[in-house]
Amino acid sequence: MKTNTYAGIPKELGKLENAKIVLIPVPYDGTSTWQKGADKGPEAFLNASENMELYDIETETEVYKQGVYLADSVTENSSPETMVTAVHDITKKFIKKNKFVTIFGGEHSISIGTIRAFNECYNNLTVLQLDAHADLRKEYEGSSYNHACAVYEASQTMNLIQVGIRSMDSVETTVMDREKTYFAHEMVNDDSWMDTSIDQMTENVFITIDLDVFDPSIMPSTGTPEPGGLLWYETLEYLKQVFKEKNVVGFDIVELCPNKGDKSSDFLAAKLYYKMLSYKFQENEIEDDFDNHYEVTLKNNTKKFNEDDEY
Ligand SMILES: [Mn+2]
Repeated sequence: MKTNTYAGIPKELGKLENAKIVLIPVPYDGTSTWQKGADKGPEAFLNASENMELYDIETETEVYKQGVYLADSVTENSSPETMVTAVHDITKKFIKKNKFVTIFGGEHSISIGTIRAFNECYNNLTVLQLDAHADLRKEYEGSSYNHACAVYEASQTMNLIQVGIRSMDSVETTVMDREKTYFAHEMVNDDSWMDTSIDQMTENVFITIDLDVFDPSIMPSTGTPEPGGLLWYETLEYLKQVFKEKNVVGFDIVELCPNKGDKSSDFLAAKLYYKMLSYKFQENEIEDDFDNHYEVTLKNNTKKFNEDDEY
């Protein structure tokens, strides 16, 4: 199925051995409750990426020169649980190859696998979730691998920070850490949430972005659009700050549910992904020789695995 490189970059820069960045598409839509279509998300995202300028004006960089390997899509979907295991295994495999690993969904249940993999590889992990929904149910419709349960495990075993939340069930209030939850209706009146939430993060941060965190006026193509979401520049300002102050170890972007009449959402997703890479690698100089080794800024031995370990 895979014929092209990510964003049409030169083949050399798309080879695993030349790439610091790995992109794993997960076209999974097994548990979504209302609008189906998140399985078409990666394809729409990749199409939009191919039509995007690769020079980032703000950072004055061309981050694709760090090399981006487009991995085979994870297509395991015989059950939510086996899908999560497959996502976990492949994510962990690439982390252990010292790549900066990114994942594009698919619905939010895929993040159960990505978050678990990063948590097994990095000490004291913070999970920063940008989402309209709390996703804190322990179980939903008979499964703990439902999109409504995406960050329950993170809430129990990691430092979870939730931003942009504006829809949840009362049962989730019993799981939620109110101090680390930033509701959209509060954020709109007080921008101190940016600094306060960053102060609550540990050094190592994994970011999971559910695209429904954005306002439907700029991101209509998502499974469950909710009014009152984040806008483009405030989101970028926040993410830029997180990348600057913390060691972002990887990220996933989920819930793009493409709509024939709306191409702008696909482009928003493509640009968001590229912006995040640009912020991550902003300080890295590109060397003449390909340097495939992505080095995390290690502070206090934050990686749990040996560099030479084979997974
Ligand atoms: Mn979600």
